[in-house]
Amino acid sequence: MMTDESNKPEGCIWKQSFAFYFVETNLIALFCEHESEKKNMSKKARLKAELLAEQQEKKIQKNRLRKATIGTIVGVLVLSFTAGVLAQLNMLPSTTVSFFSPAPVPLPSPTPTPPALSKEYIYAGSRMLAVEDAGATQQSATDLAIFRKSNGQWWVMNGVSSNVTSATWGTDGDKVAPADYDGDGKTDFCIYRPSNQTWYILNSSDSSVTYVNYGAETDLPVPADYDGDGKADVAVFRESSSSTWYVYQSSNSQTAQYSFGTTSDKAVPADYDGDGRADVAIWRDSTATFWIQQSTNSQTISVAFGSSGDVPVVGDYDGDGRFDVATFRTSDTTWRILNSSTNTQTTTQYGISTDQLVQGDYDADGKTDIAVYRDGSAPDGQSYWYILKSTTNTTRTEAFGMHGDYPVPAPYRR
Ligand SMILES: [Ca+2]
Ligand SMILES: [Ca+2]
Ligand SMILES: [Ca+2]
Ligand SMILES: [Ca+2]
Repeated sequence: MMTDESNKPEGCIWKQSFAFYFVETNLIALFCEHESEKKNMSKKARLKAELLAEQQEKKIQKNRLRKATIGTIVGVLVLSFTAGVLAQLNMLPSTTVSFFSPAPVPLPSPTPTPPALSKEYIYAGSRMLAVEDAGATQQSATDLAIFRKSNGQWWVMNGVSSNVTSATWGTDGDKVAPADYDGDGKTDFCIYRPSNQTWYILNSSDSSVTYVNYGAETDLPVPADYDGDGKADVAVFRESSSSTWYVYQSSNSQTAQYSFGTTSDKAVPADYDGDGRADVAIWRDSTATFWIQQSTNSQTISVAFGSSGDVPVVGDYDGDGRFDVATFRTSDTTWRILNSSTNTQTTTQYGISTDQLVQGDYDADGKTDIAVYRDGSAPDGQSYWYILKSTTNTTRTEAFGMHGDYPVPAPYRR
């Protein structure tokens, strides 16, 4: 008998080739191949081997696809779960921004007339060099505005045009903290949610939302531009026997900390020294004194003014770029203002004892106007604004807001 070995052709070299195919744990195939048989090997056999390899490649691809699909499903489930948890925790405020619908807030009456823009013509001899529009650089007007906590709606009546817009931002339990955080000159809707110590800022420049986790549950939000970069800084006032201010500076994302004030002091931050930076300041009722830490030189000054029981109503009433200390006395409904430009006192009787005090520059002449908000009677009474315009010394009256609304005047410029 001839063996296979003896039967091999002359000069033929036996060579065994082993091909192993694995699919993770499974050995799929093993075959040997004889060189001499290559010629004889039918096309059919080669095709079979190629087919086997092709099938294997398909199995590998299928396996990869299966893994990728499982990964995607898991990812989607994780995201869905996270969003669900956040929704359950009520951590996301409504981001719906809507425009004026006349139903909830009555139309203004009377309609105020926008102020005319004044122009200045600049000549060199007989040649006109430029026309400067005083309105272009005019102080932006304070707008009338209310926050309706029952549904988280903000209503804004443009200070000079009577145009009304609204936005839904926040909910009951939130503390309102409007300020110009993105530095575009327009006040941004913002709420501070004590339950999760988060600030929700709706940036006016691009309608994007900024979330800032900053503060403690009982802190009072005191946003202002403390570092003078043109953007309001997220900041809180933590009242205690040694009260502390925490300012999250927009210029460098660092916290500036000030120990200033004590229990029962009222925070009244504003730019009193006129350097463009808000100064840490308080009104101490027990001694009827304003305490101000001036940002220009970090010196603390005190100004004894008014009487115990007065309500601080600081503003730049004389329009010199520096805030003036001022108080409202409930007993005689008198506004007392210490004008920073002359260091003299102005006294004006305006409003009634139950009014809320909403001073602001409504007529956009750079001077704060004395103004009061008179809450409507329950359950759905109409509220009124009374504004003593510094330009004409006359009262502008607006029916705007309902009982229970919270006045939040500021230059929203909507
Ligand atoms: Ca803004
Ligand atoms: Ca700032
Ligand atoms: Ca200052
Ligand atoms: Ca002033």
